[in-house]
Order: sequence, then C-alpha cells, then structure tokens
Amino acid sequence: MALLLVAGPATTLSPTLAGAQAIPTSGNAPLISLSNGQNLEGEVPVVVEPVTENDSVTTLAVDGDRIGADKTAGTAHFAFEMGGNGTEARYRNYITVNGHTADADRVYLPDIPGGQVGTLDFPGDWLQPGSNTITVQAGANWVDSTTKTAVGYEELPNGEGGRCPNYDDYALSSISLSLLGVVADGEQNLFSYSFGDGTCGSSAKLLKQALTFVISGEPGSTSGLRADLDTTRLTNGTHTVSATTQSGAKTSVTVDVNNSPVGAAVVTPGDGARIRGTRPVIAALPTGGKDHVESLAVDDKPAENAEALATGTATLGLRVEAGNSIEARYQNYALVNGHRVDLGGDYGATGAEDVRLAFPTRFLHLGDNVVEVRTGDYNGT
Ligand SMILES: [Ca+2]
Ligand SMILES: [Ca+2]
Repeated sequence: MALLLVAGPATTLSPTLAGAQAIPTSGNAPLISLSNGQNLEGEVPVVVEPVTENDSVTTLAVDGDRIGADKTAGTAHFAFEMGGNGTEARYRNYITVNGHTADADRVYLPDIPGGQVGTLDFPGDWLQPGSNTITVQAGANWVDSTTKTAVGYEELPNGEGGRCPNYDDYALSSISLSLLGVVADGEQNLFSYSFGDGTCGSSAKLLKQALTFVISGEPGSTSGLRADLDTTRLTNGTHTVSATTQSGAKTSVTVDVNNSPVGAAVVTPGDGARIRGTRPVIAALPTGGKDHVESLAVDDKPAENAEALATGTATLGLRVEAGNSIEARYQNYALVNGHRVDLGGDYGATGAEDVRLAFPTRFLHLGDNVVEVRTGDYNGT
C-alpha cells in the first residue's frame, strides 16, 4: 500500500495515510436529528452524526438506557464554488455517486446563486476505499423559442410557436469531497467545469461530467448511529434522548412523547404544530376499520365547516367545438369555488365533443357558486 503511494515528496504522504488513528481525548458533541421540546408520536427515525474525526458515536440512549441502533458511515459532503449565474432547482441538475444511479438516489442541486459555496450531502456508505466516481449531470427545461435551428426544437401544433430544451448554465470550481475519517483526493479533476448549452445549444458546453476522488481510509471508520425509536414503548410525557461518542462527548435533547390511546383517531395538525391562516382540521382512523370518528372539536367546541352539499359526485358539462382542440398536456383545469379540477384529457380533436367533468359535491355550497375554466401551458403552470 505504502509503495503505491510514494509518488511525491514524503511530506505529502502523511495526510493520505488516514486509517487506524487514536481516539481523540476530547471530541465535540455529536448531532442528534431531534430538537429540544419536539413532540414525538409513533415510530420516529433518529440519526446521530459524529462531528470529530475518529470519534465515533457509540451509544444512543433514552432516559439513560441504551437502545439498539445501527451503525452508519456518517454523511459525506460534496462541496464546490458556484460560478456563472448559478443553478436553479427547476432545471433538476443532479449528481450520482458510484453505482447509486437509481432515480431515487439522485442528489439534486437546489437554487444556488453564482459566487456562493454549495454543499450536497449523501450517505457516507455510498463511498468506498480507492477510486470513487461522482457524476454531475446538467438538467434541462423547455423554453419557448422561435429559433428553428435550436437543438431539440419542436413546433407546437395549432400555430402556438415552438419550444426547445434549454440546459441550465453554471460553473463549478474548487470541487471537494469530505467524510469524517477518510481523506478524499480529487486532484485528478480540473479546477473548474462549465456546464450548460447557452440557449438551447447555442454554445455547447458540458452536460455531464464524471469526477474522480481517491479515498484513503475506510468510509464509516468514524461512524454514527441510526435507530427507529418506538415511542409507544415510552410513557407519555418528557423523555431525554442522548448520544455519546467514544471520547465521551455527549448530546442530550428533551422530547415530549404524546401517544394517543390505541385505536384513537389521528388528528391533523399534529401535536405542537404551529399553524396560521386557514388550515384543515382532520380526524382520521386507519383505513379498513369499521369504526368511525364520532366527533371533532376545537377547544371543546364542535369543529364545523360552512354548510356544504352532501357527499357525492357533481358533474360540470361543457362542449368543445370542432377546430382547435383541448389537449391534456396543457394541463387545463377548472376552479370550482377555488378547488382545482383538472380537465385531464384530449377533447374535440376530431370534431365537437361533450366533456363531463366529475368533482366532489362538497366543492359546492348553497347559494352562488363560482366555476372558472382556465387554460394551462405545457409546463403545467
Ligand atoms: Ca442553457
Ligand atoms: Ca444557470
């Protein structure tokens, strides 16, 4: 191992020889994914992150009693300086890490303005000793265009112009990868990469770039803990959740457990929720049961809505005349007293067609009702 690394001056070797190192005599307190005063009910995932090199989290406890927990490899951070006009979340730019290329494993770039430092987090156990690949993929979104020569240009029917896929333009520089307990060397990568395509391919740059990071040390050597805390095994009231590292650094949070009796309805908003404006208040039982919710009260007064029509289905009928048809992809919709009902179909393509739009009767009330039919656009906005 050491022989393979002798490539530069001996002084550069020491940082790459991470691995079995002494536990620090004093570490910083680990981070628990719960906050003081948080209300807990049912099964609650609890994650504890180590924060000091080689100071793994060893114990997760409730009221001083250790509970079973699985080791994690901590959280890895992919960091960079954002250049150009930055990224926008709507383009859905993303990275993938090693073989974790499934849709669910993509880590998307949020809105990051140019000139800011960005960090993307992912599980440390996605990394491995030796060579690792992080692939940056630029995302695209449709824009209206009159440039018929643009890459991917599409003419919309019925004289509604054209569109082309436009990739987000941005630059990444000072790219780094970090995970407690290992050293990730990214020197094979360039200092900076420019992504994007100008406007729909007007100036083609990178759309996809694989980056290489060589890791010395074992991902997870500074480990965290994760557990699903079953609060139904705790009494209702205040409890202390604590986590301790190898060096003895400790974090404690006080949480409030409030489990309803078995079989009780689940009430939304939940315990401790902050609400403002108009919010629905719902009491629901698990599906499949024969029981039903008998009453719902706010401060002991029955919770009631303004009188609405009974349950059932109402129908809005309209006739689409022959000519320019309604198309599902434009996401046209109706507003029934402010409730959105999607038209959701292609109508009138081959001639005049009657459309029947079904919606819950509870959208209607006695007296005047307002129904608006609205046209959407192909972005669904
Ligand atoms: Ca672009
Ligand atoms: Ca951009």
